[in-house]
Amino acid sequence: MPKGLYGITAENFSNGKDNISVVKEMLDAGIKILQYRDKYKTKIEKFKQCETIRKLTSDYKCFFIVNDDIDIALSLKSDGVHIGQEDLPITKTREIVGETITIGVSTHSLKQALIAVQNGADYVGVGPIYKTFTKDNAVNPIGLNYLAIYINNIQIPKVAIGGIKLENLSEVCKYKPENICMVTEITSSDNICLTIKRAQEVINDYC
Ligand code: TZP
Ligand code: MG
Repeated sequence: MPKGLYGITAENFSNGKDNISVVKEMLDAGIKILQYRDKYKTKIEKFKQCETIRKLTSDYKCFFIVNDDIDIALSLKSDGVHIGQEDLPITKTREIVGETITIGVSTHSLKQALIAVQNGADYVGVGPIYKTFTKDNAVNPIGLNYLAIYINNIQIPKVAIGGIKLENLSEVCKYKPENICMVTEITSSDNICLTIKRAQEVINDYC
């Protein structure tokens, strides 16, 4: 997976736009990692959107990750699949998707992250760093000090996520996680292209 800015779809926070049009704007702006995440659609609705996004991300040479749906990831040959603490175990996920698909795992503590590493995850999500209203039932923020603990103890790539905005991006960058994810700061922006370009400038300054 490339380093840098990591985008995620969030149709409910996209100013009335659908995931596809937001994805097109994100790709035009130069995003290189994109996760499809939708907790409200049916399987077939998600599959159809992912089918379109798979084609688009291939054209734009963007790393494409599917959240939750291992079957959609496999059938569309996505680059990655992202699972949480309440999804199938990582080892079972690996048996299903094989070695070539990247497995990312959401974690909220060092213990969870160490277990994810032990079980063969390719990267871990770290968060929420700050308070977020994007995820239903999000756990309390872990904070920047805890991000530092991850940085010192986890050797695989770490994706910092949760409440990250342009205004606090540089303080997250100081810890040099391999990837930084901003969800609604991008999807609900009036100017997605400008938001992504500004974020990439800040991230590039620290890498
Ligand atoms: N996982 C941990 S926090 C989060 C997810 C999917 C949502 C982050 O969204 P935002 O809008 O960047 O706070
Ligand atoms: Mg999940």
